[in-house]
Amino acid sequence: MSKAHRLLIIGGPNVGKTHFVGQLYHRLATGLSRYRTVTAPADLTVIQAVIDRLAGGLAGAHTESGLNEEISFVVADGQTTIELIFPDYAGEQVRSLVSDRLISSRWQELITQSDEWLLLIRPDMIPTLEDITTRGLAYVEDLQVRLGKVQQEAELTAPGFFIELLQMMLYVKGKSALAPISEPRLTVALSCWDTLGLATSGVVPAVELKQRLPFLAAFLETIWAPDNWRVCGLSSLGRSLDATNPDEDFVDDGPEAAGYVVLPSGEHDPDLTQLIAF
Ligand SMILES: Nc1nc2c(ncn2[C@@H]2O[C@H](COP(=O)(O)OP(=O)(O)OP(=O)(O)O)[C@@H](O)[C@H]2O)c(=O)[nH]1
Ligand SMILES: [Mg+2]
Repeated sequence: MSKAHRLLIIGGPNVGKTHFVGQLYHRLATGLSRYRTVTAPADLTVIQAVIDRLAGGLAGAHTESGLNEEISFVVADGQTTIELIFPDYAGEQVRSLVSDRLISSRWQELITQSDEWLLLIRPDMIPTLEDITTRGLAYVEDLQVRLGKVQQEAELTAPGFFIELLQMMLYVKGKSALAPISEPRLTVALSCWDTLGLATSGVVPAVELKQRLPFLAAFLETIWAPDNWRVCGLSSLGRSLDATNPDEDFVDDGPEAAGYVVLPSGEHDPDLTQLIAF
């Protein structure tokens, strides 16, 4: 009998959600995946818009923050059926979940009904803020420089934000941190991997997470059961595209040839659906 999963895909603004869903769907539509689409998204406008831009060698547009639609579709291979849900296409709601400490009834449903979570984190956009968890002890001269650019308000640092978000989601799902968490299973995807200037093979995403967000890595190691969470890298495009100057090489090869997932082993795999199934 085939297993059915419901995968919730979340990420803050500008982490690459739209390009990921566009490229993922394009791979499915062009038959370059072991999955077939069982139920297509109800509205293909956003997906088609980004695929069209990519086919012209251009970056897609930022999703308007008023656009709160949800994208969902169902894929299957011989053994597994997966319902993929991308809520809040503009990414802002994820920020406000944490800042307002409020979960809407729709988010509550999405969290409680999903058994897998895919969290996109974009490392090149994470500012290095002075914090005892990101830096060790400082010398007086260092401190003077650092205090000049200290945060104005008690806003959360990036690792603090992700930990708070996951704790809220686990609370809503009724999960206690006293026992290692095995459901939901969690994939952390470090997005725009190509911008990190790393070697093309052998860089282990979990090691990158530990270096860039040690506080978050330690939190995940402590509360999730080891076999039920993983860290991958994601480069939906394989390179940066411009919004006005087309990249001719990208056009010649086609968007379906671009992009890869970095598996937990460090191996690069062009099959973007590796991210949706453990
Ligand atoms: N270098 C590189 N850039 C990428 C990649 N994926 C997306 N981008 C760029 O990252 C930016 C954000 O991508 P989006 O897909 O629009 O991100 P989003 O999470 O949907 O953003 P919002 O809709 O604003 O929340 C765009 O400028 C993309 O061109 C990638 O794999 N590599
Ligand atoms: Mg978007």
